[in-house]
Amino acid sequence: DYYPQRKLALVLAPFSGGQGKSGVEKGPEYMLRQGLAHEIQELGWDVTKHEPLKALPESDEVQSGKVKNANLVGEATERIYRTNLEALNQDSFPLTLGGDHSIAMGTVSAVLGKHPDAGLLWIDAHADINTLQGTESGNLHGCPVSFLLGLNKEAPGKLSWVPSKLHPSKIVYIGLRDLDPPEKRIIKELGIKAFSMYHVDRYGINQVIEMALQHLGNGPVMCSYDVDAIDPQYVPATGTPVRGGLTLREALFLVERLAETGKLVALDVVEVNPQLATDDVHVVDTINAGCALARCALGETLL
Ligand code: NNH
Ligand code: MN
Ligand code: MN
Ligand code: MN
Repeated sequence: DYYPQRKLALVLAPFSGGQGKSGVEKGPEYMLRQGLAHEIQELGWDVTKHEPLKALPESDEVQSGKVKNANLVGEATERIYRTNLEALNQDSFPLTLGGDHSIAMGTVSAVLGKHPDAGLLWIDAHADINTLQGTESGNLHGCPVSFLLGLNKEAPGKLSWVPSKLHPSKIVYIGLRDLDPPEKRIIKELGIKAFSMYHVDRYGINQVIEMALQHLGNGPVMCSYDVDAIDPQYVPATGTPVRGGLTLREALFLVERLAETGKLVALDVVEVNPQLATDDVHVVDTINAGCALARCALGETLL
């Protein structure tokens, strides 16, 4: 058990600069309004709130190829890194609420700063491993893994802070179903362990998570959870929904199982965009799913 004192740092990351759709910065506020902090306290955690992105300056953007908002993403992710590393150093579990997935450059770097042997479970419909050269969209939320792995020779502007501390053998994907061609090539070349929805169908979610954990070995595990891994019928309010995803039970089972191992050291819940819903039920379903992921990862059980 990495957190015998049950201290939790609730890190709010209302950030949308890693992609083009506004509304994803409202994710944390909606999840808090749903009562998430209180729910976590009821699970026995001592919760402190952190807001590293308060008063983010207007940034002068460097234009480097196709990539958008490099300075803004650099500034935001470095702040998140510092906050999360400090939390980890004080024996607190960082739960980071996004915001778009670019913030994982900060959260994952913090975990690897504290626990160099940590494994990373990336649950997502997408691989987010595009390089500066390979990205089609120029959106940095599609690129964080390439930065963490050090696949970009020189990072533009304020993105240069990101350390490349992640080894390709220490990341496992679950839920993939929408990869760009260069991403498929990188995953093959680096031999990265990846369970797509094909593997979820073939083996079932229970075997998939066991194989993923076995691959990562015995050390601590961080989970970066993009809610678009879950099928849009359960989680419609997200920026890039892809049909054919995890059921809500499969999605929650993954984090229930992680909690049970006692090896989970940090969690991100990202890409909740309450503005991208055609009706209120969609918002409620999405926010409920996001909150449930956090609670299940923190020890909530059905019995
Ligand atoms: N691969 C695409 C890109 O690079 C989409 C990424 N969108 C995500 N990633 N939501 O999780 O822009
Ligand atoms: Mn209550
Ligand atoms: Mn993602
Ligand atoms: Mn995604």
